Amino acid sequence: MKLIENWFSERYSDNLQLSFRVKDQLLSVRTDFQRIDLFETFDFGKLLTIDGTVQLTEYDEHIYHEMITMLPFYAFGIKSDSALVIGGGDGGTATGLLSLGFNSVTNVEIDSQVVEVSKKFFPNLSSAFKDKRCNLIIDDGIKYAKNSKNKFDFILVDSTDPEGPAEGLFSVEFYHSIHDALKEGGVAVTQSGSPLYQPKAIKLANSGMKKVFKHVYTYCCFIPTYPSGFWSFTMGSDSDLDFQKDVRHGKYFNSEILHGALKLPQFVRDMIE
Ligand code: AG3
Repeated sequence: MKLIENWFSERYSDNLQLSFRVKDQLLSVRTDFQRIDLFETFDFGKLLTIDGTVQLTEYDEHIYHEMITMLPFYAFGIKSDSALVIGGGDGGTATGLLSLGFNSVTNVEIDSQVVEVSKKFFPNLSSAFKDKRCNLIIDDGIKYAKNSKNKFDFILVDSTDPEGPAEGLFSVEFYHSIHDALKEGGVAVTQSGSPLYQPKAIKLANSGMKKVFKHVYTYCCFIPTYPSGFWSFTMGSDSDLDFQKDVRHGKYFNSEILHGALKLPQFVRDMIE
């Protein structure tokens, strides 16, 4: 008997896709905001997708979560007092912040179902949501940032691609809101997409943040399950870089990546200058 092969593919264009052979589909839900699917893959562990785009796999989520939390933390010497995560409903970013020693993490996620799926299927990744130091708020992050009376040392925008609901998270208006929600010298970071396949994300993040912050830096890393595997983040602050010497390493991040990730290929520099 010939076994049936099942595959999940993320379509990048009419001519390009990334496919994972899957053992099983564990879940598929349509929420008020989006469609969430979960697969058990052969090579990458569990795979979570939103509207058909890969959000995380068990195999490589650590790269994204270390790079969004640890790099800005050690590049600016951010005070580990209070952080705000916008998006990030899987909890990976909040959990990373707690392990860096943050005393308080506010996580504003628009879709409660992402949180529920993550609690059930990714208990370690989402462990922050069971921690007293983490305050989970189910709300629109754009509205929350605009109206927030609290001020934070570190704001992290852990969003999906700049299409549909997440588009507003790449707007100048939103960057003004997060700037105003930072304490003096605080730092904001956003995921800014694949420089190769998503020039829109990195350009919007750079041009928008430069209108609002004195210092803006893009940095890159490898995330094999995201479009092109080559990924970027963009961070802004009114203080300048203050590289820390005493740096804890992760599985991907270390003191060399802290400096090296900020060194950009020429085509990326051309895109953001
Ligand atoms: N959020 C960024 C995912 C963007 C991926 N884009 C894509 N596959 N087209 C990651 C969520 C992890 N907390």
